[in-house]
Amino acid sequence: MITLYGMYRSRATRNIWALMELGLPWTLKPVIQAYRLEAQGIDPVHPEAPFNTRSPEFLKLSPAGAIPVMEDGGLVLSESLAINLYLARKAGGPLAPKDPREEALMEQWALYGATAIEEAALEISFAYARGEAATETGEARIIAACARLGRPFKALETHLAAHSHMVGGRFTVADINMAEMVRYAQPHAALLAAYPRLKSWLDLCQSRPAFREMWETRAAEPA
Ligand SMILES: N[C@@H](CCC(=O)N[C@@H](CS)C(=O)NCC(=O)O)C(=O)O
Repeated sequence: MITLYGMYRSRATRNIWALMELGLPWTLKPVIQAYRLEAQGIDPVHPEAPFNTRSPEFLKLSPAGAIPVMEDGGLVLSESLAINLYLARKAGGPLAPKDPREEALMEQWALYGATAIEEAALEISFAYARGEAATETGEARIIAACARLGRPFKALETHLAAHSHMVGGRFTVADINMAEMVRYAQPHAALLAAYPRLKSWLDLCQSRPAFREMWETRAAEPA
């Protein structure tokens, strides 16, 4: 049985989505981000604090103190994108790479998303989530993030002009990984409107029953 440590309101969403798509048996062990406890005035290292990213037991699993972490038969893996690539290889089937070439392309897109997209897209997500999007500072952050996303979003738009999906002409774990990073920019609708193929592909990914189920459960989790 696979154990996933994390919260729905974290990058664990991409692993939950993948686990649902792949039909692997799994269980969620809730681990909350320490900063969320601090925001509620709770000391994360207090012995009675909820299990969190600074709990000594969690740090034994993940010295980086970050969720998600996955455990499977003694294998402890962090990094959400690596976890998804592992899960797909473990399950096999259409979401998994069918040969080393697809495997390489899936790794390429995961690394591109992590290095060129995720951080800037998260700036947008945070600005909206914190209600700062309409403030002067928030607007400046969003404008800067959109500028950083211009080149990678154009690259994705160009890729999607010639390909229906990220890899292999079918929905795979590479789509889950990329869609979950691009999603962070979604609250700023004007940005995605400038990349119609990227928007259509994202809509298609998010129309999948597994995404919808994950998303509904996430919405029910306290912010
Ligand atoms: N690159 C890592 C990033 C992990 C990460 O930063 N996770 C956040 C939540 S999404 C976290 O655990 N933060 C913990 C904290 O700040 O206390 C991944 O993709 O798994």
